[in-house]
Amino acid sequence: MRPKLKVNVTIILVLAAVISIAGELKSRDEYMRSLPVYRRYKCLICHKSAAPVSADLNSFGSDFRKNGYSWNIALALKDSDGDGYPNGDEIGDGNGDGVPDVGLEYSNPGDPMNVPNSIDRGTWGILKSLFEE
Ligand SMILES: [Ca+2]
Ligand SMILES: [Ca+2]
Repeated sequence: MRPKLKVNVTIILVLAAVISIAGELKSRDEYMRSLPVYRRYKCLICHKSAAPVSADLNSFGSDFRKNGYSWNIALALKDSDGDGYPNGDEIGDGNGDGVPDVGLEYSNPGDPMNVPNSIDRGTWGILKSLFEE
């Protein structure tokens, strides 16, 4: 291979790698935005690490991928991490319509050691009403 051609091939390969990485990062951001809420756990909703690589999906991340990276009632009703709480109850969108109950996740649907607060919503509503008058 002639030196000038070799340099051009190297430049093209580097550009292709940069474009590929940029596309991957953009995709991850789009995937996250298709969840009703992701403010508390961010990348850790789907990944085992806060600085994720594509291969480190947790159980919820794997189910989210299998579900075509879309949030719906089927994914909301599933208990991906096997902690006894459906994904929708952990994320805070039990009916899977994409509208969260509050602006933060109750717990992480991909971490079996992380579960919603033990006070149920009915009890919390009663407690809250006692202090609102
Ligand atoms: Ca769960
Ligand atoms: Ca959990």
